[in-house]
Amino acid sequence: MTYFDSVSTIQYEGPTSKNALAFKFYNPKEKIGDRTMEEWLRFGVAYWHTFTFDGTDPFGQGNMVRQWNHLKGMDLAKARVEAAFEFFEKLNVPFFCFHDVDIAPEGETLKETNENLDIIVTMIEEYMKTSKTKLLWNTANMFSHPRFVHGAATSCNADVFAYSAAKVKKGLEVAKRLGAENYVFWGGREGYESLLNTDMGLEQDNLAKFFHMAVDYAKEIGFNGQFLIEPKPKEPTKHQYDFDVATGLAFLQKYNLEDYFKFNIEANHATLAGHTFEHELRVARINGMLGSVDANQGDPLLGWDTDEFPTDLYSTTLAMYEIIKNGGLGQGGLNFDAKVRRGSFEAEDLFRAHIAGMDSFAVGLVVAHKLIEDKVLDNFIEKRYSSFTNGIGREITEGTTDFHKLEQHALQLTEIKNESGRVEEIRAIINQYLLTAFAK
Ligand code: XUL
Ligand code: CO
Repeated sequence: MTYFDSVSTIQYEGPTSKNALAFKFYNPKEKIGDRTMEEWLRFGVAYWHTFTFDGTDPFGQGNMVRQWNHLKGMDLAKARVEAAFEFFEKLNVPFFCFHDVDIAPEGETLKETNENLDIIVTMIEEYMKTSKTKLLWNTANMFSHPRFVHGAATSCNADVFAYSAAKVKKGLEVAKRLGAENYVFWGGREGYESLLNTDMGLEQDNLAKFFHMAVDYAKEIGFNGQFLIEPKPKEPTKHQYDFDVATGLAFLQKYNLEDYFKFNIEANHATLAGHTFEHELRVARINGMLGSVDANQGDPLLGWDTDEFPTDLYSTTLAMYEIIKNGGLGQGGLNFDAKVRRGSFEAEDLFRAHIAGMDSFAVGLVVAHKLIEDKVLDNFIEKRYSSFTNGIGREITEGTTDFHKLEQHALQLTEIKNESGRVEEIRAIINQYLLTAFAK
C-alpha cells in the first residue's frame, strides 16, 4: 500500500523553481566548504508530528486528512511505518526520530506495551535494511499517560520512578537494535507545579540517579549512542528542571554527568526560556556540549510551544553559524520537531513543510559559511577584544596578574577609551550576505 501517490521523489530544482514539491536551495550533494549539504545538515523527520499527530488542539478534534485515518491499534501503527518509509524515501531524508508511544500503541500492561513495541520495531528494522534513512534518536514518552501526572524520574511516587526506568531500559534496547545515533531525554513533566508540595532537592537527586542508571545500562548492553538532554523551561509543567542549557549544564556538573551527556537544543524551547535559538547553541558550543538540534520556530505573539517549521532565514543563518563553528553536529542532526499548522491538513502539506524547513536551513548554511569564510564577525570580534592580546590584557588572560598589579595599572591611566560596538553595521552586513548569497 502507498500513501503519498501525488508526490514523487523531491528533487533539487534551484532558486528559481516554481514547483512547490522541489527543493530550491537544499542540494544534498553540493559542497559547502569541506562537506556536502547533506553531511552538514543531517535532517531528521519527527515521527510524532508527521505520522502520529492528527491535528488535535486544546479546542478542536483531529482534522488531518491521512490515508491511515480509518485504522486503529496495531493496524494503524503498521500503516504508519509503511507511510513513514515511503515519506523518508520521497523526501530523501537521512534520519528520523520517535518516542516509543508514537510507533506502537500502549497495551493494558507494560509487558503488552513492550510486545507491541517489539512487533513494530521488528518491522522498522526490516525497512531499515534497505532504506537509506537511519535513526537519529529515539526517546520514551513519559508525559502523556496519567501515571506521569507528577513527573517520571522526579515523581513523588517511587513506583512511577521504577516504571519510567523500565521504559527507558526498553528504549535503550530499541536504540541499540535500530542503531540509533543518540538517545534523548526530554523531561516534560520533570519539574514542579508548586513549591508548596515539592521536595526539589530529592527530586533532582532522583533525576540524577536515574540518568546514572541509564548510563550504566547503556554500557551494559553496549549502546554507544550519545545521550542528549533537551532543555525546556515550561509546558506542560509550570517549571521544568532542565530550564535551559546553562541550568542543565549546572545540573550535569553537580551530579558528575557532564561526560555522558550533551544537549539537544530546540529553537522554540530557547525562545520560551527568554533566549534566542543562537544563544542556546552558543552556550552549548562554548562548553563543548552541543549535541543535536530540534529544528523549529515559535511564534513571538504566542506564549507556548507552537513547533512551527523553521522558515526564518535570519534565525537559520545564526543557528548554522554556531553549528559550523562547532565543526558540525557530529552524530547529532537537525530534527524537525515541527508540525504543520492545523489549517494545513492535506497530506502533501507534510512535504511542503519539510521542503520549506530544509531549504531554510540550506540557505542558513550557505550564508553562515560565507560569513565565516570572509571572517565578517571574526574580524570585528578580534579587533574588539584586541586589548587582551598584549600588555595588561594579556596578563589577565594568562592569569599572571592580581588586584595589586591591576590597581597599579588603573592608577596610571589618564584616559579610558572605548570603541563603538557597531552592531547596526554588522546587522546590515548580514542582510547584505543574505540577499546576495544566491544572486547570479
Ligand atoms: C516537546 C518536545 C519533545 C521532545 C522529545 O516540546 O520537544 O517532542 O523533542 O520528547
Ligand atoms: Co523537541
